[in-house]
Parts: sequence; structure tokens; C-alpha cells
Amino acid sequence: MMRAYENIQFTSENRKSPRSYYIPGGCSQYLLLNGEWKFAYFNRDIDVPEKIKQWDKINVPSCWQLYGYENPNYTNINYPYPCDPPYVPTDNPCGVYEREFELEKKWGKVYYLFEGVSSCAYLYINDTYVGFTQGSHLQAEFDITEYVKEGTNKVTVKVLKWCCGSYLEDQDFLRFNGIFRDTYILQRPFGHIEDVEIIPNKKNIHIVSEGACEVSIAFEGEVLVQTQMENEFTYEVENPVLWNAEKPALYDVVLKREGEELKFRIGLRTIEVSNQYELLINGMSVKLHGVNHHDTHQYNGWCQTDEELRKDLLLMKELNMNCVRTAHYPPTPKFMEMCDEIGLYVICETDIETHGFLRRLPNVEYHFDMDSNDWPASTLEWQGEHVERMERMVETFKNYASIIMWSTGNESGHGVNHVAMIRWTRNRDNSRLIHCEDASRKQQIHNADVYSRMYITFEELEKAAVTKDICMPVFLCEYSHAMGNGPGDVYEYNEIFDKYPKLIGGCIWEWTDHVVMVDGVAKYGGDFEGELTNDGNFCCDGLVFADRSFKAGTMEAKAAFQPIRTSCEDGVLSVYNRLDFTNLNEYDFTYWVEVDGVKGEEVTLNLDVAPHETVTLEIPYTETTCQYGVYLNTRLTKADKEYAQTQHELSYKVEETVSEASLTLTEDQYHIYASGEGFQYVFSKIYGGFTSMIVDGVEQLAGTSKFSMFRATTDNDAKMRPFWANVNIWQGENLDCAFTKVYECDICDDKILLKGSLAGISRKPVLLYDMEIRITVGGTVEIGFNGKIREDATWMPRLGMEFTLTEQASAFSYYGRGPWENYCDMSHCASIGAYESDVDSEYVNYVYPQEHGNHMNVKRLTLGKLEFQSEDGFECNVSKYTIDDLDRAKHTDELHPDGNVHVRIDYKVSGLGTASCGPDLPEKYRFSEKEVTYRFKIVNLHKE
Ligand code: IPT
Repeated sequence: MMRAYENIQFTSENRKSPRSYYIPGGCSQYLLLNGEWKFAYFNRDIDVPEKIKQWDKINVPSCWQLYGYENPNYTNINYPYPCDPPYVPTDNPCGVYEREFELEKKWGKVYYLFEGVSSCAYLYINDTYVGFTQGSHLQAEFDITEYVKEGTNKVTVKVLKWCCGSYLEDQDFLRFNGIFRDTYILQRPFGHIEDVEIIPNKKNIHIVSEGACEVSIAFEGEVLVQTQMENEFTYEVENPVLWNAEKPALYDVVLKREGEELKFRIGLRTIEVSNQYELLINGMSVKLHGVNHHDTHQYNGWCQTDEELRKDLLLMKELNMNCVRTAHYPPTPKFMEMCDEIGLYVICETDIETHGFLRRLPNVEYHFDMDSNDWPASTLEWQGEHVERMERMVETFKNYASIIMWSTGNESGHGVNHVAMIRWTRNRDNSRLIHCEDASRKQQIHNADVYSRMYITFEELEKAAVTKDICMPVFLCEYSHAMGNGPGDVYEYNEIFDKYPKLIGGCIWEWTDHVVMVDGVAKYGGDFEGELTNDGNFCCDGLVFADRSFKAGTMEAKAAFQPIRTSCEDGVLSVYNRLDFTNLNEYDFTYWVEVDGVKGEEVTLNLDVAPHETVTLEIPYTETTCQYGVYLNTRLTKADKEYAQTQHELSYKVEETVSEASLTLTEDQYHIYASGEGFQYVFSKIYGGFTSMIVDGVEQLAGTSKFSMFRATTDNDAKMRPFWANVNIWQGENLDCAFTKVYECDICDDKILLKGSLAGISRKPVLLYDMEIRITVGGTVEIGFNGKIREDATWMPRLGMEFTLTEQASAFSYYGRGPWENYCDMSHCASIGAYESDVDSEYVNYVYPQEHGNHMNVKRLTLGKLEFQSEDGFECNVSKYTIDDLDRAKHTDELHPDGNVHVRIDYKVSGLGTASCGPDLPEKYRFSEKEVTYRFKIVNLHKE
């Protein structure tokens, strides 16, 4: 028996036609109904009684799952119910909301508005049914004039967990329900303006609104024109100040009728595609440095306050972003007002995703099988709702300058219904581009205005850039999947975008982690009782953490997007201005030289460099002799905020060091002993590592040093994990359960010569190695390593020596790349220099604990009374946690520091990539060498 909300032909009742967003002023009244409401929850909608006797209380806006009514559920692609459209589960939970509101006087027209309610709502005023709406993230307005009275009124809203529209809202997020955005009443004069459309270009502001009204246009407080208009009015702006994301100039347009005022802030700009398929904003070629934004909050689910949204957008600007895609539904209109004002280009996406159709049949590979014709996108009965969702978005948001593309939704296959949506949009608004990734995937690229792809490789991107088959801008609606430690490729993607005119940039997936905080621990899919299907921590893929704090990946994106690129050759520094509308003279440019990490004098300049131009500077520097290196550093700042930093190595001569004579070693059956002034070391002949290093009477080691090749796998390592770890009885090298074997260990010419191997459980050794250790009379340990990795072995997470030091080593200093953690494909966020740190600062609070804290290009690491040194540099890692502990934990409260300091002195660590959703790690970032030679020294710092 079909229920009313399962009827795809009945998706609204008495809902007003969509109109441009405004909150009317003047004589009109705005009554925000946010706050405490009465609430009653029912497991089945059929149990809701005529009269509800027992009420709880709930805050509006909110998600009821976060108030103890059901648990959250995270599912990405799978529908959380059978895929049997338009039917939803028979037991359909229902939340009933009720509150009173006062109308001081009954006059004019009265409207009720929802900005977001999931999944659908039945509205009642004073116990009389008003209407019905679905489309969770779209505005819904009802005329309630006939239903209200002067004085106290009652509003009741019945919200269902599911309706047929839920099939169109299969976005990859925590599934929530309730009135989750503002809801309010407007009281307006009879004969008020309905809709307003303001179409600007570079010169004109063209206003369309039915009937007569008074219009005024002002700029920065100065009134430019004030007049009466009838239906349409065009104003030619003298010396127009154009809007762009860098300089978001806005004109104030006010329309008045019947004592009511409607205010709009309008940006003048044009959007075009050049004959080279560049994206032109006001005629200037622009690259989109974007990110995908979901509304998400670690305590409040889908509810973000205006302040929180503003903070997100301001952080994006700080990170040099200029673009946001509203994935995968429209935001509250206030978000768009903020984008206009703060300056961000927007890809505005409507509330459609039907990804779950991929999984409607068992054993069918991941593909969009559109030929089956049973996807909503290709089923005609769903066409009305597709077009309507597009229409509701376009009509609501049409006046925002920030919106440069309309998007038909996400991952829904591609069918006639998309074509109908696109046709409608083209007819309605031809000033913006139309985005439909589904069209590009289906190779019907000309249905949309941009060729849009997600998660393609560098090679595929370059191919799209050069092929003559794609005659439109190429855009990555999703790339650089920012899950966990990463993204490891964002800089390189941007280098490629910059290289080809046709590549207009893209949006990183995604802005922030989606989690639910429970007792201080971030929870994700599978953590909640009653989840019938879940996708684990795949929702924790943000470029910033859920509390909006930054990680190294955040800084890497900032570097990828930064306003300058520099290069340095023969003492000449070139600075290229990547901005599109801003001269670099609006910033301070500073450079300085660092010798062995010691900062030279800073020179701050005001560089007059027009957008897309380069300037060259002679850097005064004469080659010096030093120990670690010489670097030229630059920084770009504005009002105390840093927007860019770059670094270039300068030439230098290395100080000669005199090698000390060798110490005479002694041995017994299992050990080799080395002692001198202020030090005593013990080396195990059977384990092949140091078991004790006493300096000035203090033991430095808390365990035996050893070689290892494993790292606590990152989210992006997930595909490699079966090949590295002991997770499968046939696939892996089992590096996480590795055994060291020493075949030979002798003293020869005062040196320890050792032959050994490393093997995963059940496996043939993966590594055979020779080690030569010389200890000098002063106690310096010189370690030389030559290893061969089994030819048929896959590429490895890392290779290096692990030391377990006592707690005194918790605070340390180093000369290398920092302070942010860095990996071979995520290193632009960190520069080489002298740093101080400690184990607590090295820890990175990834929702799912994993490998973190690597530093590359390290020439000195000083902890406790030991100093690790290498002229060639090594990669190091200092942690409170063992690799094993980090690898086992699934949540942050499952980590157990053992009180020791775990130090890795690595020959190499593989890059991070973004393979959790993106392409495999490119070969050049994999540690896949089969023969390795490396050396380092351990100097003891005993008091002279
Ligand atoms: C793709 C989706 O568009 C996005 O919503 C999100 O799921 C993201 O990537 C992964 O986090 S889905 C992917 C399976 C291609």
C-alpha cells in the first residue's frame, strides 16, 4: 500500500513557488522560530496519535539523532534501506515538533519558511493542515495567512525520517533528521514584491520584478540612483567596481513597495570561457583553488550556525582558497551571502545524489549501469522532482555573484532527467556555467559546460588538458581526497592546473571530518548501535579536523594555492604573482638567508607585480662554509597573516670534520662492549642492535635498536595494507609481525661486522643486510648499512632503524624539514631549518590513529644525550607510541603510550598519496628500491 510520502508525483502540497532569497525589512516582520520546541518521537509514523499527551523538549534547529532519538548512522553509497523506489521502510520514524508564536496584529500576508528539514515535513497551523514539502536542503515556503490569528498561534510540524525523496539524497554523510536549519515566519504587506532577479554584467545592473516599486542603488554608502521602476530597470554604472573573489565589491540594491524593503547585495562580474577554454572572470583567466563543503559539526551534525559557517569561509580564505562547491546540496542562503561578501567562487549543487543505485544488485561491480534504465535519472516518473530541485535552487540563489556554476547534483548516473534539468537551467539563466560530473562520466560531455571529473590521475588530467576531443574547461569537482594523513598530491595537481589553460582547477575532497564527539572521542560509522549498514571512518576525510584545527595536509593545500611561486638561480630570485586581480604590492614580501638554521637579516619589500606577472630580485649572498646547509626563505604576509612561504637551497661548502680514531671493542658470547670517557655501550650480537647506551651514567635506551620496514598504515595506505601487513594468509609480507635474524656478527679491525635479515611471519626474508659499525674513542657510533630487498617484494612503507629511548628524550631538537610533519609528496608545507619539538607536539590527532610525524631532510636530531647525524640526511620520526600501538588503535582513546620515546632514523619513507579514494600512489613516491645503502652517526653528548 503506497503511503502519500512514497508518491513521487506528490512531493509538495501548497508550497509556494520558489523565489529569490531575502529577509524583508521595512514594515515587514521576521519571526525566527529557532529555540526550544515541544517534541515527540515515534518509531513508526502510524503510531502518531491524534492528540499527543507526552512531550519532550528539543532545540530547533537540530538533528534528532543527537538528542537521543535513535543513533547516528554513517553510510556512503549503500542506501540504509532496501533499494525499492519509491518505497521506504514500513516502520518510518516520525518526529513531531510543536510550539507557539505570537502575532501582535493580524495584517497583510503571513508565510512559514523552512530552510532545511529532513526528510519531509507536514505543516499544521492551529491544528489545521497547511501543506507538505520534501527536498531536505531546499527552501520551502507556505502561505499561512488564512490559518493564523491575532495573538497566540500554534505551529506543528510532522517530520518523517524517510520519504521517496530520500532516494535522491543518498549523499556520503552521517544520516540525520529533523528541522536542521532556521525556520521562521514572515509577515508582509498585501501586494508585496514576490520575486526579484538582478542580472549584472560588467557595466549594468538589470533588475526584474513584477509590478511597480521604488528602487535605489548605492555603492559604499553613496546613493547612485533612486527611482521608480515598473517590471524592469537597467542601470548603467559609471566607473563600475567589479566583483571577484579577491576583491568582492558589492552594490546595494534596495526595492521598496507598500512600506516593505528588500535589500540585495549585488556583484558586477562576467563569467566566460575563452577560445582556449579558460575560465574567464571579468575577462581574466582564473584557476579555481577550491574545496568541497558539507555542513557538519562535531556536536551538532548538520547544524552549523551562521558564525560557524562564516568561520569556515574565512579559514578557506586564510588557506588561499578561492572556491567552494556546496557538496552535495544547496547551503543556507546566508552561506551564499557570505561567499559574496568574503569572496569565493561557488559551484552551487542541488540536493540530488542517487549513488546507492550502484549497490541495488548483489555481485555487481561498481559502475553506473545506466542502460538498465531504472536509475531515477533515467526514469521519467522522477523527472518532475529532478527539474524541480534544480529550479528551487536556481530561483533561490540566482542573485549571488559568487555562484559561477550550477550543478545538477552528485553521482547519480546520467539520464534524460539530467538533460531536462540542464535544459531548464540553460533557458532560465545563461550567465553561469552548468556543471554535471555525471555527464562527463557518461561521456556525454556536451550536455554540460565544463568537463568535470573526480579522482583522476595526473596522467589522465594531462591527457584531458591536451586532447582535442574535449573542447571545454576541465574541472576536478573532487580531487586530493584529504582522508587522514595527507593529501599527498595537492601541490602537484595544482602545478598541472597552472601548466594548461584548459585546466581550470578543482575542489579538494573535502573541507572537514564528519564525526560525532562522544566523551571526547571522535566516533564514526560502525560506532553506533543499530547501524544496519555503515562505511566506517570514510566520513573522516577532511582537510581540517572536525574542530577546524589544521593538519600538515591543510598547510600543504595552502602552499599549493599560495599567491606566489618563486624560483632561484645563480642568486636571482623570481617571484611570480598567481593572483588574478591583485598586485603583490598589497602584501609584504620578505626574504632572508639561513645558514645552518641561523637566520640572517630579513629584508621586507613592497613588490609591484601585476597579476600573472613575474619580478626578479638579486639576492646578495656569497658562498659560505657550514655544517648543514644554506637556504633562502621567503614569505608573503598581509596584516600579520602569512599567505605564502617558499624556500630555495643556496650553494655552500661543507665544513671538514676530522674523524676520530676507532675504539677497541671487547666481547663475550652474546655481547660487544664499548666504553670510554662518559659512555658505555652494549651491542647484542644475537639481536643485531644496541641494548644499552649509557652516557654520563644515564641509560639512554629503553629497548633494543632494530631495523624495520612497517608503518602504522594510513587511511591512504588501505589498499596496500594487505600486501604489507599480516591481514591475509596469502597476500602480505607481514611486515607488522617481522623477525630479525643475525647470521653473523664479529669484530674485525675494531669494527662490528654483521649480516642479518628481516622477515615477516611465515615469509622468506624480505631484507638481507650487512651492517658495519665503528665506534670512535669519543663514543661516536658510525653505522653503515647495505641492504637488499627481495626482488619480487612489493614497494615498502619505509626502511630504517628504530630506537627506543627513555622518557628523557621527549623534548628534542633537529635540523631538517619542519615544523609540520612531511613526506616526499607532502613537503611544501614544511621548510628546512632548526626546530625544537617534543613528543606531544609531534602527535597528530587523526580520528583513526595512523602513521604521522615524519620529518625529511634531517641532518641532526638531538634527544637526551644522543645526537643522530648524517651528511646526506635521513627521515626521522619521534613518537610516544610504538608503530604497533598506533596500528592497532581504531579511535584515539585506544592508544597506550608506554612511557618511552620511539625514534625512527629512516633511509626512506614512502609518500602518502590519496589512494583512500583517489589514484594509487605514483611510482616516484613509492619506496621501491631493491638495494639500499645508507649511513648515519650517533654522537654522544657527554659533558666534556
Ligand atoms: C565521492 C563522492 O562524490 C563524495 O561524496 C565522497 O563520497 C567522496 O567521493 C569520498 O569520500 S564517492 C567515491 C566512491 C568516488
